[in-house]
Formats: sequence, C-alpha cells, structure tokens
Amino acid sequence: MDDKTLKGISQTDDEAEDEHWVGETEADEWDGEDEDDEWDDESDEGEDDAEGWDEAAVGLLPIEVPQGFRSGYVAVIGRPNVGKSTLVNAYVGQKVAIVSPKPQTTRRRILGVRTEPMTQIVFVDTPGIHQPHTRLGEFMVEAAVTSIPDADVILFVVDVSDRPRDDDRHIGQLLAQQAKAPVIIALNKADVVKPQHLQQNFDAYLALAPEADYMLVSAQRGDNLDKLLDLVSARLPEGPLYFPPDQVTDQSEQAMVAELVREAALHLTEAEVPHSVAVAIEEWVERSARLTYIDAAIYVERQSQKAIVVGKRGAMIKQIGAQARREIEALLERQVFLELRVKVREEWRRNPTQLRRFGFTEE
Ligand SMILES: Nc1nc2c(ncn2[C@@H]2O[C@H](COP(=O)(O)OP(=O)(O)O)[C@@H](O)[C@H]2O)c(=O)[nH]1
Ligand SMILES: [Mg+2]
Repeated sequence: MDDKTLKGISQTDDEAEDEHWVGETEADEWDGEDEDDEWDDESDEGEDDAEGWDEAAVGLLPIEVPQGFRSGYVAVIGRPNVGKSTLVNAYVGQKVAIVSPKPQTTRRRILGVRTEPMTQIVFVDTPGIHQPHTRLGEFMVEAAVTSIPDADVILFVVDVSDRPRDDDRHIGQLLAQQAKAPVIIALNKADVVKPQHLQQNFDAYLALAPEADYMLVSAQRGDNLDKLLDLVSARLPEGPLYFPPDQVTDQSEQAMVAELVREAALHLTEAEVPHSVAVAIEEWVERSARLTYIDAAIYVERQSQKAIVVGKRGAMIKQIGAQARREIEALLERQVFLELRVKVREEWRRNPTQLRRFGFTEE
C-alpha cells in the first residue's frame, strides 16, 4: 500500500491496521466550500435569549419562571434528508446537529434548546424514518418513532420540492396511530420547489395528516421560520425550564466534536462510505490555555473504504482534518490540534457488540 510511505502517516503499536495522520494547527489551503450546507448563522439570538436571566440561578434547576411561561418537547420527525437538522440548528442559532446532503446523517436523538423570555422549546432532532437494512438503521428508526408519543408538539418535516414517498406515507400512518400531541407540517425546501409542482405536492402532503397545521418554509434560507415558530409556541403547554437558559443541547463537547469529524467525512466522501463512518474521540488534552489536542478515530467497515478515507498520499484525510478542525475551533472557541486515524471494524453497523461500543444502545 503506497500510503504507508506517506509523510506523517505511521503505524500504531496496538493495531497494525491503523493509519495515523498528524494534523496541523495552521489554516489549511483547502477551501472546499459547499454552499448548500453552510451553516446559516443568521443571528446571535441564542445568546440574546439568555439575557434577562439571573446568571447565579443557572445550574440550580428548577429555576423560577414567570407566570404564563410555556415550554415543551417538540419532536422533529420526517424521512431522511428533508432538512430536520437544518431546521433545528436554525432555531437554536447554533449547529447542534450535523447536516449533509447524504441521507441518514443524524443517527441519534439530539436535543436543541431555544429559550426566550416566555418560552423554552426543546427540539428533539431525530434520525430519518426509513426502511432499515441494518441494526444501526433499526436503532435509528426506533429512536425517531419513540419520540412521537412523548412529544408536546410534533413537527413533521417534509420536502415540498419532491412528492410524498412511501416513507412520508408511513409517517402519516404512525402519526394517526400514535400522536397524542398536535401535529404541524413543515413544508420545507420552498426555495427550490418548481412553481408548477407546488400546489400538487402541497396538497399531497397535507393529505397525509389532514388535522395538522402547516407552514411553507425554507430552513436553509430562513423563509417563514418565524411564522412556523409562532405556530409551535402557540401549542406549547405551560411548563418549567427544562434546561438552563444558556444551554443549547444535551450533547457533550466530545460528542459534538466527534460529529463534526463525521460531518467532514460525509461531505468529502461518496457512495457507501458515508453510511459506514463512525467517529470516536480517543484522547482529549488541554495542552495549554489556548490549545486543545484531540485524537479522533474514524471507523469504516472495509479496507477499501479506509483507502478512500485516507486518500491518495493522505490527501483525503488531510481535507477531512482541515474542514473538521475549522468547525471544531469555532465550536470550542480555541485552537485545536486535531489528529485523525482511520480504522476498520468489519460490518460494525450489523454487529450488536460493535454498536454498543459506539454507544448505540437501547434506552
Ligand atoms: N434547498 C434547500 N435545501 C435544504 C433546506 N433545508 C435543508 N436543506 C439541505 O438538505 C440536505 C439535508 O439536510 P439535513 O438537515 O441534514 O436533513 P435531515 O436528514 O432531515 O436532518 C442538506 O444538504 C441541507 O443543506 C432548504 O430549506 N432548502
Ligand atoms: Mg438530520
């Protein structure tokens, strides 16, 4: 294998199959911008929202809330790739869930919290509901479906630029059987729907949940997101603060960093590789007041996939590292030395033991 000869790539002692790539902290030349997936940081609302709260009280739940305060869990469900995570990120004002043009990017339930003076909305971003072909797929669909009965409001996200698919119809049936909470349909991707298809698609989606409220939106451009939020807020029950006002997600920094590495790998690889990628943080050391050292392993299912992720003369892993590091530095607001390695775990998505090791366990 010619990549053994690569500068900066070495074998580790414990696993001969490991590739090692020594990351850099300087800015990289690579500028593979993907307009589609750019995080649209339209406002600092997330921070502003926390204003007005007694900082001393943060962390000492339950915090007293004003009379008439409303809060609740909003399950964001839909088939893969319709824009659920993009929508949740837009409402939280920060990237809490990674986004990609490839289906099944979101693998677990992820909470995104938006707190305003009189409301707190806990968005439950979920994996896309689809016909699963692996144990991982079953786990993902289960995570999405079980969020339905617990929700205070259900946001059914659909892609209005495309007609309903079997998965959308299946979700309509699930809602009819299981949803106790009000359902709102977010007809997303309004920015790319062809005018001649709009009415037909619109009607076809509304027929899937005839009782539901609805709004035509673009999560990516921000169109009508305020109106959709008003619909959601109006249906929240009176309730407590579930999270401190400045908390935006339930994930740890480490989990988010692993996801940012996975996002970069998803963006830069094709075909079956994205589905086979998992990322684990192996080491995390605060090297100095300004610099954090992070060692992450990218797992794939086959040697051939490893070759793709490493790339010719390490070019691909270098791009993945550069993109991930930019995002991680923005998240952590400090300099990061990111070291990546690629490992093979045969068929990990079908193997219950491996799945448990990656933290995909039934609750
Ligand atoms: N044109 C357009 N693309 C969108 C919109 N919302 C999301 N996307 C894109 O659709 C793809 C899937 O988005 P994602 O949020 O990961 O979907 P999820 O699988 O439902 O969570 C990504 O490439 C997004 O950039 C939108 O409103 N308009
Ligand atoms: Mg998603």
